[in-house]
Amino acid sequence: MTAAATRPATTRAHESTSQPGTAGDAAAFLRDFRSLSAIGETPGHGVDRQAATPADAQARAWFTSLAAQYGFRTETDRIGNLFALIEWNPGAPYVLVGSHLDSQPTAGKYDGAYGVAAALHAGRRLADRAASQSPDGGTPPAAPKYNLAVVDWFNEEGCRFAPSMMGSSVYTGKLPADVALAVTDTAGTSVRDALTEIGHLGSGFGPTAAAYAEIHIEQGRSMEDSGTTIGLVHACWAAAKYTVTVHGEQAHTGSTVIADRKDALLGASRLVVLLREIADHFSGAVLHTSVGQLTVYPNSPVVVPSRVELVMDLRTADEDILASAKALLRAGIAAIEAEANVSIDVAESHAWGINPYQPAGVALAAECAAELGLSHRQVFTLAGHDSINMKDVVPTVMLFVPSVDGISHNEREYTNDDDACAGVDMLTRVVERLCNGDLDGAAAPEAGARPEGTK
Ligand code: HGY
Ligand code: MN
Ligand code: MN
Repeated sequence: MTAAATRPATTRAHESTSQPGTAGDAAAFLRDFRSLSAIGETPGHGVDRQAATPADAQARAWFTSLAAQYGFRTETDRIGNLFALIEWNPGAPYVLVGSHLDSQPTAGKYDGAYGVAAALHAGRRLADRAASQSPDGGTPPAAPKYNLAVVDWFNEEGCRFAPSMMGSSVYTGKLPADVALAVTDTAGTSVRDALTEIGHLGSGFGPTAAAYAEIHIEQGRSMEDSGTTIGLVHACWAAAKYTVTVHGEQAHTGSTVIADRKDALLGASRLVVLLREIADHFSGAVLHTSVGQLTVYPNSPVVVPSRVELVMDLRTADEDILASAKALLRAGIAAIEAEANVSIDVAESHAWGINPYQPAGVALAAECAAELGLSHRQVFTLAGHDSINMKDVVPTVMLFVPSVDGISHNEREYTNDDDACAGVDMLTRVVERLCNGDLDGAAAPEAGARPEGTK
């Protein structure tokens, strides 16, 4: 297990700001996180809070109520991003800090939710400190340069509505709001209708960001294996996601001669195997590939399927490997079309590159971890996060805490309480420095720049 922060029981909230939170702060965080984890809880003690479902609405109500309790006002933008704001400096932009409350089906409790709960608590601590330094409980004598907004990004997971990271993609201008609002789930319900139904379709563009911070579980093993409490994310792996349709022809499973069949499910099955073979082609686990979703038509017991839709996902930290994998995929698809007597349409649905986070943000986070006495090291993120969008528009710090056994997108996902609380201390300090403008002018990573440790 990893080292936990030493937590003195008597630190006052407004004392030296590089101190860890008090025992009371940690207990309050764990209490609130447990109440969040009960929302949409599954029989296997995970959660199911897919975007804009009643369980997501309940989690959003939890957010709004806690934010009000902690002195923040809330607002929702045109794509359902939910912000809790505190304004110390009227008219100044905001440091945004948050993650996402939506989940995969039968998911773990920590993915996204940990980061939102941690952000609310970091915000509460900073608001308390500011109030305790203010004679009238209002603006502190030396107000932070920037205001603070805790954010629950809408639909990070992308499981009900594709693509993932939808809320932050709209916020950062990478995806037009109208396109996102028109996306439908498998039942034909649009994002617009689903958000309206739960009462969370807002308006406007949300607060203007000066900087962004996010904390998340690692969803891998590297930190646990190295005994590290805080991961400083310096770059992301590339991801390439494709929606694929395999076209065959509907037929009787009993009576149709094998040679006459155009079995779409046979073609789809070969594609699933091809993806794995492509990953295995490269030694050293440098490429991750998967098919995560299959939709079979008409999906009836005595019918050879006419059509299968599936979603493919390729990830790597090496552009050359990605290019080779794409070439192998193209050749493999052509072979499957011939062998399985089907035709296959492939469309890239979502992708991001191997991009660095601002090195100045990584350095700032390393200083904060050192001040707090927390072990830390630079790590990649293999998963997507809203910070991948935010880092392209404002200076961004992305932090990880360890995931036990690296388990994620699984009800058994777990981070121990000491690590979770150390992460809140760390996030609080980072956000405090961002609010003071300590990352002002940090250069956005150059498009196509190769982060350290990648090719
Ligand atoms: O990694 C993903 O694709 C998801 O957005 N977290
Ligand atoms: Mn997540
Ligand atoms: Mn996830």
